[in-house]
Amino acid sequence: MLNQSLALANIKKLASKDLNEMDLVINAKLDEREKLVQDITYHIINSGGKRLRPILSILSAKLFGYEGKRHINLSAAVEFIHTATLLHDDVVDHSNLRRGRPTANKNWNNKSSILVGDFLFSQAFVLMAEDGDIEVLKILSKAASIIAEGEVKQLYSIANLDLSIEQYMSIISAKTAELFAAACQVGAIVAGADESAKLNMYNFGLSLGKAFQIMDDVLDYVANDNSLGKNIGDDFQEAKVTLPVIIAYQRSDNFERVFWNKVIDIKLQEDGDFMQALKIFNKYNIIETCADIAKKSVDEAKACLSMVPKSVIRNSLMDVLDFCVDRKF
Ligand code: GRG
Repeated sequence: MLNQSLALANIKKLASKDLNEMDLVINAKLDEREKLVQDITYHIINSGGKRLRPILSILSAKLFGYEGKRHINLSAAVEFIHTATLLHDDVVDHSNLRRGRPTANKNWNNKSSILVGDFLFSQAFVLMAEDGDIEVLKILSKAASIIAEGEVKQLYSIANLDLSIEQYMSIISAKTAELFAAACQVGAIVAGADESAKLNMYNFGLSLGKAFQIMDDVLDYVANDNSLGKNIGDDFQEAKVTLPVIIAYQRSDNFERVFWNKVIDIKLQEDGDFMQALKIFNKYNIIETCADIAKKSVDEAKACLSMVPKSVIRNSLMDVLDFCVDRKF
């Protein structure tokens, strides 16, 4: 955990000045707003989020030698979109703990979370409009639409034990990886990178985002509650079929499949069922298999980075990749 925090702190070093400026932009957008908007936004935005997506925008801009300021406001837009999705997601998932604190829906209520999420989402568009680049607007608005559609896809695959790995990858690509991809691409755009470099950064972010979400889904089963800042076992309780369950179900014998049908399909969960799921994971090396799949995405992301000239910033992006798969929070 300490090593992980150090790794993140190291990554943040190169971006820290810009991240501070981004925070000023975020705070300025909250000045003189409704008290509830401020309370909920400060509650979530100052609660120790990793800031991975704005870091990616900032580093991607620097990777191509950008020395201007546009990436500051645009990374704030990216973080606003991310924060809006978190507020909405916690309502959809009935979550009550995020970043080690009660979620906004728990502290206030669902309606307030949704509406403040809408406010933050719209502030992202204000920032993009102020920036005035239609290419950036296209990419981030497309990302927002893909994220929302990914969530809808996920909603309709809940409790579907026959979900394939390909279908799962398409869901996580939409709901999570797309914003990582857009964040990277936006950095390359403001820096004036050429078309192939912009696409390469998009692909880098997409692969990174997939690896990130796979590990997120793994951590939901095996993390240490205190370091994750969320409740472990939420996905199991919600009967959300993620990669560990998909592979475990595929490998299970008939007897074990009866168990999965009971806890996921019928959603009849009793004391000890979560432990039973972990036992089955253990028997079939599920966590290792998921980590291997994440590693494939990491390798794809590394291949994208290898097309960019060596630099301190490129090394730092490599570190982001390693952090995303090794992380405990
Ligand atoms: C408002 C565009 C819009 C859509 C709403 C509910 C919803 C539709 C989307 C949810 C998407 C979502 C939250 C996907 C999960 C991504 C994920 C694992 C987020 C956690 O990211 P971290 O760990 O968070 O980077 P921190 O706390 O570090 O910022």
